[in-house]
Amino acid sequence: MSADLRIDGARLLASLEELGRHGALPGGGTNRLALSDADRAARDWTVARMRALDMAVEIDAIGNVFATHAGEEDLPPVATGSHIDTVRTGGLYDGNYGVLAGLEVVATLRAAGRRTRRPIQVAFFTNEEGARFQPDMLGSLVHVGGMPLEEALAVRAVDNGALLGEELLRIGYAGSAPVGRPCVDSFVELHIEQGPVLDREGLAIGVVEGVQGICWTELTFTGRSNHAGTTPMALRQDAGMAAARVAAFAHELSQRYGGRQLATVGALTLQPNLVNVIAQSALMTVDLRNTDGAVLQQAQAELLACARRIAAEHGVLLSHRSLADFAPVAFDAALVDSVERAAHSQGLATLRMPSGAGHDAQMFARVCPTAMVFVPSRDGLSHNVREFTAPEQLVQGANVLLQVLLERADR
Ligand code: HGY
Ligand code: MN
Ligand code: MN
Ligand code: MN
Repeated sequence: MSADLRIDGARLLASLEELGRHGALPGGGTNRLALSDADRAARDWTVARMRALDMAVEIDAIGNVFATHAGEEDLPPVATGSHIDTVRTGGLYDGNYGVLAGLEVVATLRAAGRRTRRPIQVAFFTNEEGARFQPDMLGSLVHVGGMPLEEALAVRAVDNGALLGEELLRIGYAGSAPVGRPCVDSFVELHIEQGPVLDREGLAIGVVEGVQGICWTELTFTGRSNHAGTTPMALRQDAGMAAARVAAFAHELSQRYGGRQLATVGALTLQPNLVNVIAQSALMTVDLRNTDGAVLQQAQAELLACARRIAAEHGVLLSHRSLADFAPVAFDAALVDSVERAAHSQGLATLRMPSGAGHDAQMFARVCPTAMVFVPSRDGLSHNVREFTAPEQLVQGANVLLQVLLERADR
């Protein structure tokens, strides 16, 4: 019975479109920053869907939402889910797909009158993107005990300086369920790849073996604004030039380390940001990632040493802070095997691969057997309003998730 149970594809696809209305950008895409009004509306819509499936809904103290489809026995649940917050230029699928596919699995079980031995839980986590509050995966990190709740509630939003804890209260998601003591059998996250590999290879399913390490650093250079035309180069304290040289170094670092060393300068703000004024200050972020944790830490150390050297050369002050520092994680081999087996049993071609993007699953890998399932992203695009995955690929991924969850929840 389980092996040939399949989700209702049309219902899943319709739910993605419906959720996408919350924070919809004119012309397509989604802007649903964590704990924004659009996030509240999307949360309310998703919780209503959970309740319509007679799921018991709990909200924890960092705003994570857990909905449980009861099992025959009151055992730790087999969990799935992802996030519904997006970056400012998001698409329909990053995060949302994993949450709604989880709800579609429950809807399918209910329609089939199917109850598994273990409960099945579908969750969405606060501030996975890290676009508005840092670090990313903050909600799942707190939930598994990786960050003290008080520290997380005191994080300020990069857009308006609001405290995370106050934003949770403002949108009505400051829950009472405890954090730091996860009670879960296993966690399986379905997600779009957000990269070019599956699409380029023409493969349906990514069997994700782990997540690469992530280091986010914010660097602030403080110099002295002055006239661009009258100030000799030797007398400048040019924060903008210092930041630009560090950005160039980050690029050179990725080339020199080769392989899987990635470097991104995503934010770079100069003040007063005028064509003929030597910058008084520069604030920049550097996102370094690598599947090799030791190499990543080495690259991070080189970046900071370079920033200090360049700040001294330009006579500017440097302050820096870590916004995220997550070592690579490996998923549970047996659960990874079950993803591959389920895909093959459904005639789907697979590829074993690491995840380039961070995911809530990497936090659950700290506390329980965890795995991920990827579906292709057209042209590898994500964090881009043109993010797209073909409907049949979305349905294929959800059917693999269904089979993996059933196998795990019935064992
Ligand atoms: O940055 C990431 O990889 C994740 O999408 N937050
Ligand atoms: Mn995501
Ligand atoms: Mn994302
Ligand atoms: Mn992510």
